[in-house]
Amino acid sequence: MFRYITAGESHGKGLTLIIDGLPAGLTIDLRRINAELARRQEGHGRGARQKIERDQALVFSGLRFGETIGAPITLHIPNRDWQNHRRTMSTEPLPKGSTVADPMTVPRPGHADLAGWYKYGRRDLRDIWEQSSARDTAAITAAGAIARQVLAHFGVRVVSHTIRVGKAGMEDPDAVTLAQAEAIPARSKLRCTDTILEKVMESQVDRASNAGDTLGGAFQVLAGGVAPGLGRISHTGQGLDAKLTAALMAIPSVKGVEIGFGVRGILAGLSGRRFHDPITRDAGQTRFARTSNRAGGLEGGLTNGEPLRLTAYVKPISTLGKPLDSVDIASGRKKASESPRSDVCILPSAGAVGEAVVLLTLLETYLEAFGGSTIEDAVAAHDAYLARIEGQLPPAVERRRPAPTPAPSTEDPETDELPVEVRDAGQPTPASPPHSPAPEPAKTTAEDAVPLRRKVYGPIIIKR
Ligand code: EPS
Repeated sequence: MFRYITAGESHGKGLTLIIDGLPAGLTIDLRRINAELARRQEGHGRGARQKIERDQALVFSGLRFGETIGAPITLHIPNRDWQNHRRTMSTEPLPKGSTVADPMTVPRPGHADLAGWYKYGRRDLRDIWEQSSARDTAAITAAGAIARQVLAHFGVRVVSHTIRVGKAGMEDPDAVTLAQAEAIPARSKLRCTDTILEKVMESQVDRASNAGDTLGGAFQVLAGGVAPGLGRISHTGQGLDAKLTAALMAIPSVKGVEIGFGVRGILAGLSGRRFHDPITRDAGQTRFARTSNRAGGLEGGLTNGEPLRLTAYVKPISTLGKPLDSVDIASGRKKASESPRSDVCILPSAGAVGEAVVLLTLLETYLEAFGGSTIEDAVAAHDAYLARIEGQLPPAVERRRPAPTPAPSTEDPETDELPVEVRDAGQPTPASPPHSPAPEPAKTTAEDAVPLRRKVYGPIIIKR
């Protein structure tokens, strides 16, 4: 069974990750894990802590000569800032008669401080803060970097891009393709494909910072090369849609997750005929395809062969330079909440963590579907599965010129109100008139499509 656990307080000695259930024979490149850790630390709006930390993973178990052996992998990421918190974060008992110096007693609205005080009854709110901190996402990112290296054997690619910071949002984020998101340069400050909009986002962050305030936003995670039919039918509660949204919701600050165009489609009042994606054959006649991807690659809890598109909405950070009103839990008196140093905006770091949790959820799904104690066994099972799907496709029919789209019927109650059009990915987005309906997502492009019968370890023989 694939599983992982992370541990470590924000200003403690460091973070620990244990990841179990990986097949043997995988080469794990530590440099690639460290590169992803570095990327998670970057972004316009990160706080002073990131100037202290230089996240690097140390391997304590599970690899021999850089390869998995089937045993759990343990990674440790030291916290450099622990040196500045040796006394406040000591794991040793306090000397007899002494008490905690400078306890935190004023909860921050929006943080876990007050709710955690109810739960654990700790007098020093630092006990809550230290464990509810987003510092833990460094360990998650390391786990995701391992998952990425495993999923590469199955041809899966996962990438994120920022679509909103504060009031600066992309008009048609679903038109951004996997390849465009992958092409975002490493030096990008907010990981937005629209560089002009990114400048506006940056200035919004600066303005919030100067005002002692914080900003939220949204990012998308895209996954390409995902095999069709993976996951579980969703009524078991184990559907891949439920697992992916839960994984993204577990990232600190994420307040909502949307699959494909699901939420925006409903808010735009799309009827079933416009909401769902017609099925067709792809140009190569080797698989079925869709003329649009509003479902975001998931139907009924299963992957449908189209790229996954998930949008996560991130709240503004709850630690404010100019804090909100609160009440001191020690005295009961009204007091401004604690205001330690913090970040102003965590996009695009949140996107890097979003990639990690999507990778981990997909890896769990792949290992459940294809199992295998060795990576070769898992890849062979995967390729046999794709071959079976290809074999069950009905014979190719003579391709006909597609019939012209019928003119909207005057009996269709929606057409007058909702003149939405489907555009090709990469086609420039026309400026919307004020109060225009939300644009629809772009069609799947060939570069995002899943190649069936991709062979990683040479040909396989299928017995029929
Ligand atoms: C965090 C507060 C800040 C962030 C931290 C999460 O840390 P500090 O209080 O030490 O300034 O920088 O995130 C990280 C340390 C990290 O590596 O992402 C919080 O309160 O959640």
